Amino acid sequence: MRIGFFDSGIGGMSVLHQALRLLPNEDYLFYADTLHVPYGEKSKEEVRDYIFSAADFLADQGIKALVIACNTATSIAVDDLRHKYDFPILGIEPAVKPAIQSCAGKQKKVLVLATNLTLQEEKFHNLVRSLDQHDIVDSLALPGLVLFAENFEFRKEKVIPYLKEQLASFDITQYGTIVLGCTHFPYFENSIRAIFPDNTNIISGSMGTAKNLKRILEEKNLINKEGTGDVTFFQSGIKIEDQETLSKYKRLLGKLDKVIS
Ligand code: DGN
Repeated sequence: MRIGFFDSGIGGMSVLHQALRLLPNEDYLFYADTLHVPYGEKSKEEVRDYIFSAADFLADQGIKALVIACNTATSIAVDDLRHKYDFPILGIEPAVKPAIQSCAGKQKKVLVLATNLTLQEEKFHNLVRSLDQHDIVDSLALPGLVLFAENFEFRKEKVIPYLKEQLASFDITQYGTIVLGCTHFPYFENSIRAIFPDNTNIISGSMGTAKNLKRILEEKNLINKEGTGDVTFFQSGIKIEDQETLSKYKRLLGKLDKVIS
């Protein structure tokens, strides 16, 4: 059986990319809810409905695990999804804990970049509050990056001015670690890197989620050794057959090695 990946759009491919590195002999379904992206600016109730219909769709295809490759969807629905389905469900959360640890004793702060919805959610506040030294954590929503990604616009000359504008009121030299708390953001790692001082760390939770997926599949004896890393792509419940769209998705997934560290 295959592994389902879900995101509001193409961001989840940054997590799928890490899973393909760790689990190349699995086959995957990737569901981008492109009809409803962006989630980050919508109401929680509306987004919840979208997430459940996507999960129902993937469950109907027959999957052995589901990865919610979206921080926003994880914060809103992962606990409820786990009650509904009997296959393992993994989510992704902003990697705040390792970020704080990496700044410890260095007089540096952490900046979490995510969607508005993720930053407003109780789950995020609880996570931050549960950690020692959480007073060094700042956050900023960058909804424009989601729109850039959905338009396959990754050029630095477009992205950097947007980032500079959003960060205009921040003293960027005070941050030791930047947390990419939205799965659309790793595509822009190079642009983000270009703005912050050279020694700033940039981290995301995508490798952590891929490692958890591998561990859970091993524990449950669900590892496949005969898969080929094949990915079937869906947009809001419809299999992508259009060759142009399909090759855009595949090209982006293939290019991620150069963009994501
Ligand atoms: N990729 C998503 C996340 O990780 O939060 C959400 C993007 C969006 O829909 N705004």
